[in-house]
Amino acid sequence: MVIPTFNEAANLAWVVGRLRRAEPEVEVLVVDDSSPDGTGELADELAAADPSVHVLHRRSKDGLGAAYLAGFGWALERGFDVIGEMDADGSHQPEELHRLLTALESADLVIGSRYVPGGSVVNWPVSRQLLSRGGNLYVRTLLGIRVKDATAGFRVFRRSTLEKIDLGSVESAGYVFQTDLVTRTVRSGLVVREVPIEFVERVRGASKMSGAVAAESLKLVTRWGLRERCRQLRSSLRRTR
Ligand SMILES: Nc1nc2c(ncn2[C@@H]2O[C@H](COP(=O)(O)OP(=O)(O)O)[C@@H](O)[C@H]2O)c(=O)[nH]1
Ligand SMILES: [Mg+2]
Repeated sequence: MVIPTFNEAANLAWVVGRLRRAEPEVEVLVVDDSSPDGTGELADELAAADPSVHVLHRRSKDGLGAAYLAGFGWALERGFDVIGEMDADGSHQPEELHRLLTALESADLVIGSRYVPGGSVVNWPVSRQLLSRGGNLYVRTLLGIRVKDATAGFRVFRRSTLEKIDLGSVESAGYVFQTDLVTRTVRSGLVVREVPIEFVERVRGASKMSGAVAAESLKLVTRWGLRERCRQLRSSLRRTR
């Protein structure tokens, strides 16, 4: 499981400990972007005490997408067959990971989903719920993918999926990376399954969601949607000629 961190000193040991207890077979990679609050040093301490915990230190905070690309590269190089993602703040519960892993037996990507029956969100303000619901509606409408929670960050991929979706051409720097990857997976003809999860808003530390992150999402989803519509239009024009 790849866990990206920026200023998660209050959460990291708690989440990694829960993950190690819930899934002792799973290796953990913390990808820290030189957090000023000492998260990187804390991660090093966890790694020194447990050979199943690893750390990737990045020089600067270039966004969630960039951190995940670095983490996936690390895991692919080392031959892992299943590579996953989860937040460091406790929103994604390690105790639910086994359900994602089981579903991966008949899928290429499994998403822990807030918006399928049985899924839920605990303690999000209405503004954040609207942003997430609205974002997902926009994604479904513009990109035409049927996934209910395309922006979710609790996921497991088969290695073969990450090899097929051309990670080298991914440009999304921020949270829109999540939408980018699920869209690539669907368009590659691979099977995406959603399993319900309970998403719990963080109780410690601050969210890194920002106006710039939301703006990048809006810009790129709009661009991909228009590009896809143009492609469909061109191919239907060719057919009618
Ligand atoms: N390495 C890295 N991690 C990040 C960055 N932005 C967010 N994160 C991590 O991504 C996860 C989700 O971020 P969070 O702030 O909880 O976003 P929210 O749940 O959407 O409010 C957390 O573990 C963050 O520490 C970043 O730029 N770099
Ligand atoms: Mg969070």
